[in-house]
Amino acid sequence: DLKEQAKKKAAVAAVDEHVKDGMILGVGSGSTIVYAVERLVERVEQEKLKVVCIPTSFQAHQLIVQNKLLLGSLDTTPILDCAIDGADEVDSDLTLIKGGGGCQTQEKIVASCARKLVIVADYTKDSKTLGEQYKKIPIEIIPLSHVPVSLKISDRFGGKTQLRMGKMKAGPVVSDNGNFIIDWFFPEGITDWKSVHEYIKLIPGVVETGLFVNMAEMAYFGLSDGSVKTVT
Ligand code: DER
Repeated sequence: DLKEQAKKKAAVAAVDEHVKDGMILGVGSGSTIVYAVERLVERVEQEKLKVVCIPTSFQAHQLIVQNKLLLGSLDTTPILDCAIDGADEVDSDLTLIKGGGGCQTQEKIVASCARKLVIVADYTKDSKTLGEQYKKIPIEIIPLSHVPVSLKISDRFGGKTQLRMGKMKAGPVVSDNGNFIIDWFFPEGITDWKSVHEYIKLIPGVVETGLFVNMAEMAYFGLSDGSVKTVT
């Protein structure tokens, strides 16, 4: 369908432009990144590339291992040439909402170790301002703190919070790091995402927010007409 084709086009364009022989590559999480890994496997095989892949989740780890790509870690390669990842929404400043898949904590760590973060997404993620298409910001928190953290966020900024509950598992979703995730349905009119992120990040119990501010170098959007738009 259109959206899947758009995701694939963005992913292929990003891999073709940014993956080079000998590089250390951060591999993101979600569904769009699967197309990027498929294209990476093609290129590694066709061009005999040596690319060490650093995972950002159990899902990414499985993708790397199942596709017989070279698996690395931040222990051995703490500086990456590039990280390719998805996003839930991207604004005109390349501020991202991530964490739709609950993986934002390791994604942000890996992205922070990469010389450049390249985002791959379909047209439903391409917004002028955050909130146009994606209505919540995932926040990973230490389980015992989920009620007080939720109260502090809604007291300070408004909106409403929801503890993310499992679908195929009874009780709350547990992240790859053993934590809970709060989804904050934020109010309209917020513009200074940097200070919102910094405030929330400092609330005791917060592990990481899904706000990626001033981190992405560029974004590839697959459009509904089959073309790819890049934003830097
Ligand atoms: O959870 C995440 O951060 C994912 O990268 C998400 O933001 C994008 O997932 P998608 O490619 O399946 O839309």
